[in-house]
Amino acid sequence: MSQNQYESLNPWGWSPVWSEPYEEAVALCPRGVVPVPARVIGREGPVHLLETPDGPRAGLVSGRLQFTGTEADFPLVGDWVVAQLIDSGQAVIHGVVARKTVFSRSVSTGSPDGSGRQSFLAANLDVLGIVMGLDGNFNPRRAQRLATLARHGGMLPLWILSKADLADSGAKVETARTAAGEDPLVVLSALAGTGLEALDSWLTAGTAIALAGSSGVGKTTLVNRLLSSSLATREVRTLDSKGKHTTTSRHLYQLPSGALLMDAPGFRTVGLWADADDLAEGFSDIEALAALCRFHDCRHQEEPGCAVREALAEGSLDEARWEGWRRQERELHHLAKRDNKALQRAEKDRWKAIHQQMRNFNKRR
Ligand SMILES: Nc1nc2c(ncn2[C@@H]2O[C@H](COP(=O)(O)OP(=O)(O)OP(=O)(O)O)[C@@H](O)[C@H]2O)c(=O)[nH]1
Ligand SMILES: [Mg+2]
Ligand SMILES: [Zn+2]
Repeated sequence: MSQNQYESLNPWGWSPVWSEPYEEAVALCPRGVVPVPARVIGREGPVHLLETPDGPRAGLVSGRLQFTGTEADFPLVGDWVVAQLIDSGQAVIHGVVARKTVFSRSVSTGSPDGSGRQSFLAANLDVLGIVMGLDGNFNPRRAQRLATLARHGGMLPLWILSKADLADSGAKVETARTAAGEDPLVVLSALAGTGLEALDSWLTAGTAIALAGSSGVGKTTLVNRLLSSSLATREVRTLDSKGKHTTTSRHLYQLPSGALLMDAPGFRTVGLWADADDLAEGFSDIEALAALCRFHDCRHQEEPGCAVREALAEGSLDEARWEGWRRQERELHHLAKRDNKALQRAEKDRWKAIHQQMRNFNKRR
């Protein structure tokens, strides 16, 4: 097969690095299928909007994938898939190519123990643009949580402070900078068109970036600016700066620079789906301090020789940043404990089933 036969997909991010994982996914598909790679750039109900070597197509998941796959196997916006072009002008999706990154969060299962399940949002994005309004929406702790999700999924977190045209945003910008630690941060107004050039170095050809953040923070307004287009946006309630979920689906757009930008509906709760390492990476300042504590298992509460408490007392560690770390740490600790319990339960059930089978087997003999 020629290396360049899928050249028409280059503007959608196809490159030689995808050849091998694509061929691996093809190998798992049923025989008789004539496969092509395609990228999922949007989704409307069961219909996936695909970019294929033959141009855009509407894609449906094959019956086999539908019935044998788990949630993690279903195509997400951003995924490369193995598609079969059919005569009706549509396409059938037979499999998903192994992802480089995945954007997911935890959503409640509604069970009383408060457990969550991993809910998948998008795949193969390089950068997660965490959009936060410099109005009543301003909430750095929420942005820190999104940054943890980004790191867990292998994306770079980029803080985007929007609505910089509003009065009195200066103090909020400083608060956000402290909260962001070493994460990059840009300040802009999509409405006034100021500060947008700070995004240029992130919007290079081949880079895929998603915009995440609550409803009404101005994600679509920013997409429109960058695309010079007019997707639907809507006023937020002035009292609490809440939006009304104007955008209802995820969609990947091509920017003039060659970058791919994903607009998405805002979501209210940022359920953590991550582990301790993701947190440590985002709070390397606190990790470095903790390493200096006298006790290696210091909880940074009343212990003598606690470097974290010392730094807080002398003001070299910001109180709010510390609080952000502490809350996430506690939550991840619970998450890990609960997962362990769930694992133990599953293991017990598995052995119970095996023993039952053995008993039945012995009875039959
Ligand atoms: N003052 C000001 N208002 C803005 C700015 N950007 C967006 N807005 C306004 O904020 C409101 C919501 O903007 P949207 O772009 O629809 O927000 P969104 O994040 O896409 O919201 P959802 O699609 O609901 O998730 C609109 O009334 C915009 O005009 C800005 O830079 N400054
Ligand atoms: Mg929107
Ligand atoms: Zn300590």
